[in-house]
Amino acid sequence: MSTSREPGRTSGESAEKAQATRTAALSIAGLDPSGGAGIIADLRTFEALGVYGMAVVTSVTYQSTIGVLGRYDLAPDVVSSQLDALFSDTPPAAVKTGMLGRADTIAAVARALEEHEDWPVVVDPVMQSSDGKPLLAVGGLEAMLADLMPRATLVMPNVAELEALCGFELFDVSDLRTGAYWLARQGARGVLVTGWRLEEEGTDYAADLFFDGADFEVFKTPWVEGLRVHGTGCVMSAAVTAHLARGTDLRGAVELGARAVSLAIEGAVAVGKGIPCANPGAISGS
Ligand code: PXL
Repeated sequence: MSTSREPGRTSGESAEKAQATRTAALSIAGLDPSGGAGIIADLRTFEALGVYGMAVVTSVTYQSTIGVLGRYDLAPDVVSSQLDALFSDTPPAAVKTGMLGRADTIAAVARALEEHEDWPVVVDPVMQSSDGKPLLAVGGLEAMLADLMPRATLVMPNVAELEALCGFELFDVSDLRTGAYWLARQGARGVLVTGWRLEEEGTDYAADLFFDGADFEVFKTPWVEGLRVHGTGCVMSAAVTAHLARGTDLRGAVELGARAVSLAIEGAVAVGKGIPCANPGAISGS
């Protein structure tokens, strides 16, 4: 006689649960085996925000919390094959791109997304690791601008990435606005310049500048001196993606994403001998 606890069988209630569909989000990014950044951090962030996570890997990095030792970028057709298989079966409600590694991979990803115009796409234009190692090959910048920007619902560079994309130096908030405006002109619907230091009436803030194509808005949290946390860009862009997948509008998703990354930084974990990692576990339920 079988019981509902037998392996492979479920009670009526859990059978129903097993069949419930869940909103899914997809990360197209690199593997950081330490889990602090890349697809592992993205999947943990999706899960913390109640979204089913899927991942297509673009590059395998060799790294610990101490630093990046190297990387092996997958061939673009390996990336395309993963996307084709997934898109034929399990369409995501939102997509993020992280480390793409190569110009031809960027082109392949843009091509695959072209057929799905209605999916929100968040682009984290990853170029370097936290310890300054290159994560994007020569030609990658140009491919990001030409191929990916026209498909981006939101692109979220930090200041160094924005400078690299624009090709000019940015010294103050007015420059950041000019840079964000320039990037939107390349086709991105929204731009979020992340994590710059803003001084206002004697207080320092970590600020994010949001441009929705018409208006600018600044989100701020207190600046913590000397704070270095691995994976913040990944967790923030994954949190924005999860909120878009759940149906939040772009501005709302950006605001919630900024809040989520603050929680992940506050709850950062020292898992190794190097810098602490942002902790998506600290976001749960936010
Ligand atoms: O934080 C940028 C980043 C993104 N993606 C992967 C990484 C890193 C930094 O090391 O390894 C896979």
